[in-house]
Amino acid sequence: MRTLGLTLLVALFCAAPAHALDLVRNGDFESELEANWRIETAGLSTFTIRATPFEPDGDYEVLAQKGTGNGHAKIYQVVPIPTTELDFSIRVKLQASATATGPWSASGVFLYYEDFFGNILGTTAIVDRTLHCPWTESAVLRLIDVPDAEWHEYGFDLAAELENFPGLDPEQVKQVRISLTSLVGGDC
Ligand SMILES: [Ca+2]
Repeated sequence: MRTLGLTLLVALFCAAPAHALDLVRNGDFESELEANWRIETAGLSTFTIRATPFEPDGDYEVLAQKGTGNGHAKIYQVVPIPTTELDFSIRVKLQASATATGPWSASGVFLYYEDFFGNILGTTAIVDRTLHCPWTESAVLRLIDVPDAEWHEYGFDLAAELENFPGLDPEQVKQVRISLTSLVGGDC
């Protein structure tokens, strides 16, 4: 049995419409990962690696990978936002696989919309997930499934995205926690 979550990304968070403003620090991973990103792992076979060859260009990417066995590999950053009038875009390659009936895995980019105190008001997740992944959409969770395990660019207008959460007051959203996560569940 082999279960694998593989994630690579370049993140960019730009203010609109005037000047492009990178709110994500070290969002292109051109500096050492530890400078601006927090790394969290649980379980065996976890990797968080910054390197250039994951995508064949001259730039850096990051790999967050979780192999066989329950647990996760995650990098994340809390981004204070001055306004919800922002364009979010990300270039990412997400892969998840599980070969048996019980275990599951998922790889995703999670955007947690938080108030000033860090309480989560809503979550958007761009994901690749296997059949038995237990996540379901709700009033506070929106799932965007990727079409395949290739590099793609995803983006949306944050203010418009927040309208998908019926109970969420956009005025309360003061920060976005961006997390790149690969995880394995179900005791594989
Ligand atoms: Ca590269």
